[in-house]
Amino acid sequence: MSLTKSILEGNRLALARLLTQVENDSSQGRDALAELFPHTGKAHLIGVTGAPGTGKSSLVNQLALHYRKNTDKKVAIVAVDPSSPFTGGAVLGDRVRMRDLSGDEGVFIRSMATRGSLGGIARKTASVVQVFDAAGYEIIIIETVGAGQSEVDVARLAHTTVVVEAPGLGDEIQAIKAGILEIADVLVINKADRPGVENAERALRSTLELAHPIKRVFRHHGKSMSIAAPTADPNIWIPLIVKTVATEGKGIDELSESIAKHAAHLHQSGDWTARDRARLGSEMEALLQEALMDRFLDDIPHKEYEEIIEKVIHRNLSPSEAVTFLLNGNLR
Ligand SMILES: Nc1nc2c(ncn2[C@@H]2O[C@H](COP(=O)(O)OP(=O)(O)O)[C@@H](O)[C@H]2O)c(=O)[nH]1
Ligand SMILES: [Mg+2]
Repeated sequence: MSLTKSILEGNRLALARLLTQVENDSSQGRDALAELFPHTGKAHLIGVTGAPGTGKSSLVNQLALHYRKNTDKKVAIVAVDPSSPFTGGAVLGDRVRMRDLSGDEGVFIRSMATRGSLGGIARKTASVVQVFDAAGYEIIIIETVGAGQSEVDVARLAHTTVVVEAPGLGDEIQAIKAGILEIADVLVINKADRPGVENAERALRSTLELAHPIKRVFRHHGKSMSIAAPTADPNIWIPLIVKTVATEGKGIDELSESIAKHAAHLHQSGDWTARDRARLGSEMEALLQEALMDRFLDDIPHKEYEEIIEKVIHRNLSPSEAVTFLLNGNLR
């Protein structure tokens, strides 16, 4: 039986094999992915991002358990966090938490190798997600560590982006700096058992209100008054804030409800389709760029290419002149 057929029939071994091929970007992997692609587009992709140690993996565990208990959907977990404790079904140092998941045939956990370029990792993650989608995993949770570009890439990949914060450490300030709030659909304040939750929540709320003013402030007889904005646009999603204690499973129901509300909003507003378009469009574009570059480098003698780079380094050509020259053979 073909690899893709086995995967569509739910064979886990075949699935694991293809995931490896896709990660290695083998031609077999690419062919299988093309065959599977028509079967994708059914999954809800949930990105979970945030600083290391905020409790992302613990939350992802709890969410997966929640979905398995309350729905008949299969759940895939893709961990792009290099420090992630997921190692093929077991959690290092804290195996108890995972015990419920590891024996479950409806759960598949995959840790991505995080060597290579960010773009490469993002593309491989997108492919791995497509394999899971085709294999009938209707919930796909992608965990990435919030460090620079990677969480933005997750947001682009996911339908719903969950940003995880924890009290203390001045995390809320860091998040604002990193612009991480801009990509959040749901904001989780995890470790709500720790001191400083109220402060973290207050800081997040005021930042959110700056970004999404729900109230209008005006001056009346010298006094500052505020009224609710008369026309709250139902097409605008205001990120929900949820407090959780992942280690105790607290707040997980609320978190899954918030995620479900966001999915409903995406469907109602038409953003689900818009996000799909944007995601697949940029995936295609990235592949096209790469293919064009490969084709170009195949066509031009390596020595000539190096000579042009040397000219740029010696300030005899500007980078943009070099490109014109490479494409046209002259400077026009
Ligand atoms: N007190 C407390 N500790 C937590 C909570 N959630 C996670 N932790 C602990 O925080 C540490 C980091 O958790 P982990 O899930 O690996 O975080 P990640 O790096 O964001 O994936 C672990 O020791 C967890 O047991 C929580 O809600 N409260
Ligand atoms: Mg982790």
